[in-house]
Amino acid sequence: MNFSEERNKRTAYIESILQRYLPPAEGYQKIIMEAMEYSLMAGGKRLRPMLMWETFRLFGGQGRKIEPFMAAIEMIHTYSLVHDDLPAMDNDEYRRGRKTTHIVYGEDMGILAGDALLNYAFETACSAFDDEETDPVQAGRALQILARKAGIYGMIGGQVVDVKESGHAVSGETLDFIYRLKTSALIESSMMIGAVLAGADKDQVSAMEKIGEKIGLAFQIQDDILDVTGNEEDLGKPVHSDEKNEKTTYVTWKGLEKAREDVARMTEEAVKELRRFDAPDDFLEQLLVSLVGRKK
Ligand code: GRG
Repeated sequence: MNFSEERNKRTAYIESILQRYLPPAEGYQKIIMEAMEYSLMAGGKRLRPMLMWETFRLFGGQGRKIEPFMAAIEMIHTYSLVHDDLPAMDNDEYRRGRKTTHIVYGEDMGILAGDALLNYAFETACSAFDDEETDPVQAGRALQILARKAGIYGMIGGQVVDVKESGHAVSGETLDFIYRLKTSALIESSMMIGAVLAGADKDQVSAMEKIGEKIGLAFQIQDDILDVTGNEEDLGKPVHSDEKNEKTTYVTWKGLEKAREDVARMTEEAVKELRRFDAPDDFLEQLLVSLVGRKK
């Protein structure tokens, strides 16, 4: 398999889904649809819907019933980036290689575009109930996972502690809490929802949650590493933003070398867990491994 060719194909497939689920830009509120499209279609790795799709395939899922959830997870992820870039949070002007949403549309529309993407994500996921192919119990379970992992016991909870603990040193335990919620939770939910909609059982869904947690931690530590060692051109966003925001990160806590070792170790552990399942091909494994040395 040519991994990068396969990855490009999947990225194009995901972008076609996003485009299809975006609301048409019309009506008096047209500007909000434009701001939603601006942020959602700005590129990005599309990692979360890709993980969802691959986990769906891992458990023998077929057909298109997963698509509204793939769109929904990327909308939620994008809203979190739009809000994270706002002046009240990280106050960043560039993301995914272009001006941030609030710079282009103003702070008011930046806030509303984030809100709109979050709400529209749930409207989109709920459209699964209109699809005759989808088991409504599975769709309900998937929605429950999405809501929980994006909320105060997931991504928002992690962001709250991250914001409150900026500007001073934090313990390793607090950092671990932030990373598990802020970053791992959405990745866990991607894999869990893929499994649920493919008809996986409880133990299988919980195995995906554990793999997602490890991948999320490795992904966040790599993000910390890139903030120190990466460049703006590759990343499409400013570097040294953790230093600017006086954040304790895994790199400031453990040092660069240990951080690199731990990204590789956590990824290896996740891949080992994954090998217990009979994958249709090795794309998912290669995807996880590719995240270790990623430059963006
Ligand atoms: C504002 C509620 C709220 C939450 C914000 C996700 C987040 C919490 C903030 C974004 C900044 C950040 C460093 C988040 C950690 C997760 C992470 C590394 C996000 C970047 O994800 P990528 O690299 O982005 O997948 P692309 O652009 O490729 O989609």
